[in-house]
Amino acid sequence: MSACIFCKIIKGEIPCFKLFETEKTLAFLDINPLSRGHALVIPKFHGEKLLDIPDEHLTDILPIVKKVAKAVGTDNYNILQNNGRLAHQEVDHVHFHMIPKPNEAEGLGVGWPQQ
Ligand code: IU
Repeated sequence: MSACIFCKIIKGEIPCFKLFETEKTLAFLDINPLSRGHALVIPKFHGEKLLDIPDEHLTDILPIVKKVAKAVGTDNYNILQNNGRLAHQEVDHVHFHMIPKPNEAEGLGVGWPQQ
C-alpha cells in the first residue's frame, strides 16, 4: 500500500537497519526500541492485521523471528504482535516485535548492531 510506512521501508524508500530478509519477510531494528536490540519482523505482503496475511507469508516469519532471537544472543525476550488500537497497534502493517531482555552486563550477541 503506497501510504504505508512499512511498505516504504520494504521498498527501500525509507531507510532501516536491516537484519534479515527473504523473498517474503523483512527484519529490521525498531526505530524507537523498548530495549537494546528491539527488532521488528514483517511480511512483505501488506495487511493490517494478522488475519489479513495469507498463511504462506506467515509461515515464513517465525523462522526469521528465531534467527533474530538467536542473533541477539540472549535467552530472555518477548515476542509481541499487536492487532488493533485497543491492543496498542500503531502501524497498520502486521509486525512481530522481538524485544530482548538482555543482561546488560553481558550485552547483546557478537556482531549485533549497537543502537
Ligand atoms: P505497534 O505494535 O504498532 O505499537 O508498534 C509499532 C512499532 O513500529 C513501534 O515500536 C515503533 O517504534 C516502530 N516503528 C519503526 O520502527 N519505524 C517507523 O518508521 C515507525 C514505527 I512510524
